[in-house]
Amino acid sequence: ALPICLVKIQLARLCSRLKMLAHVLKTVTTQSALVSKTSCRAASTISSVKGRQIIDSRGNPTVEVDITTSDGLFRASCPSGASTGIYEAAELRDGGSLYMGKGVMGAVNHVNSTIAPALIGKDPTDQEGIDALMNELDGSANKGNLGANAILGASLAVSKAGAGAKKIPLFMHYADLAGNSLDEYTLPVPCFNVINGGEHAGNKLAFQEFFVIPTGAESFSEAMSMGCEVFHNLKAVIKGKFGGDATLIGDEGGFAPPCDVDSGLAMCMEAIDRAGYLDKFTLGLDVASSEFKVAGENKYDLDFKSETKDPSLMMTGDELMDFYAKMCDKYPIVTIEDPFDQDDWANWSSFCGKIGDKVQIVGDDLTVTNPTKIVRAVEENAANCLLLKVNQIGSISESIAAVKMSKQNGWGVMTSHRSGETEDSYIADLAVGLCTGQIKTGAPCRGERTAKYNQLLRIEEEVGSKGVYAGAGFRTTAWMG
Ligand code: 2PG
Ligand code: MG
Repeated sequence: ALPICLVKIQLARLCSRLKMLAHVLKTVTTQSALVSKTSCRAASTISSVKGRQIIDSRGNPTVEVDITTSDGLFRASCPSGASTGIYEAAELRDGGSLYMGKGVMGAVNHVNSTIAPALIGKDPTDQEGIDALMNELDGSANKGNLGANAILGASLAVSKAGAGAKKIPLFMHYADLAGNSLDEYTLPVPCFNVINGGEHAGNKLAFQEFFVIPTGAESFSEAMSMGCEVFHNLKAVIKGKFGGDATLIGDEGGFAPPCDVDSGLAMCMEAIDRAGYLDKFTLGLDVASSEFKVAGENKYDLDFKSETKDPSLMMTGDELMDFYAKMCDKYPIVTIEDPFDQDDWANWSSFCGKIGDKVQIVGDDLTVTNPTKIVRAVEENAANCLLLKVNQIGSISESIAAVKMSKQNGWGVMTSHRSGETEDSYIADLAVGLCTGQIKTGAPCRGERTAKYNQLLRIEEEVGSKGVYAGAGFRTTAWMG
């Protein structure tokens, strides 16, 4: 008889051979799925749907949904905004005193008692059918009955189960759902939000986001390393000017110094210069101006976070437009989001007409990822880029429709996180699968932000020579639809 230790060694060897065999089999299956250009319908059905309440990056509850099929368990969770547009799909909150009224148990109950029984037995690759069914169950125009957070959580989990059924990565499933090529992929330009203001930070700065954008990088991974270096240099610049206290970070991982718009942009340039990348970076802004439009007047209050107002910071639409023009002359700004309020259509159109060729004008609160709003913005030439936020519309298939419509009208598309996020990284897959060419998901700092950037690094590795980095051409990536 063999001594027990030798038996153990033999068993361990056998186990490792079996594991290797399983790995080879898995690779072969995945590879054959990769070469198949058409959707390979696998016989897979949803056997369970379970919603629960979890906590987001700001300490507020959000919805998470688990879907089980014979391929395994697929989990997704919903993000949530702070500078939320008034026309977004309805996010259901419980009210009351628990979690400051922000609980989502009502939405979770809708997942478990209404959505779950309707989805069990369905094919998870039928994204459109399932999303339409959930809209039907809801029966309202803005998902206000079941809650956009209930529907989106389920829709996202279904998309992951769909990828699982096809045995392909999520980005490839999104590309397939959208009718995109499965042979070439565009890695998006990361718009790093390195200075936080507006509703995302406790400083006095009115503008919400300041992007440093490595448009001159050769690859996504190079863009990441350059972005991180600029981030660290910016910390040193801010510390030198205002001291260490000013390097505390805001909701999206960027610094929140006590600066104004002009000096914020100047510090970004100084950091880029110190990192040695002056010719490789451009800049961008998300003004999020709906947050400081004075109700009923043609005025914007750039001192909206102060109790004692500085009158020079109260601007008319025209004055704000002149200010943007001045900043664009002074700095290499390539993109401006929400320059005017969500209902200030006249100023949007006049601004886009004046500057839209040179600078991308991004609709966030204006367009809320909603085809009806996008049609109007196209007709009135109010913007030329869609900010893609899946929870503004509340399902994957409606998000894909919004992206297609935008691209068909020659717009750019920037995939976006929300300021309240989870560790879920599906927007990285969406950015690649839908070939949006641009993504903003905060600074390279805070786990819920780096989860997305890290997923893009993995995707870049996975697609290898089938991938190109969007670079300076981020506004006009490959055609879709
Ligand atoms: C925005 C977003 C994300 P929020 O305005 O674009 O950066 O912020 O999620 O708070 O709406
Ligand atoms: Mg915005």
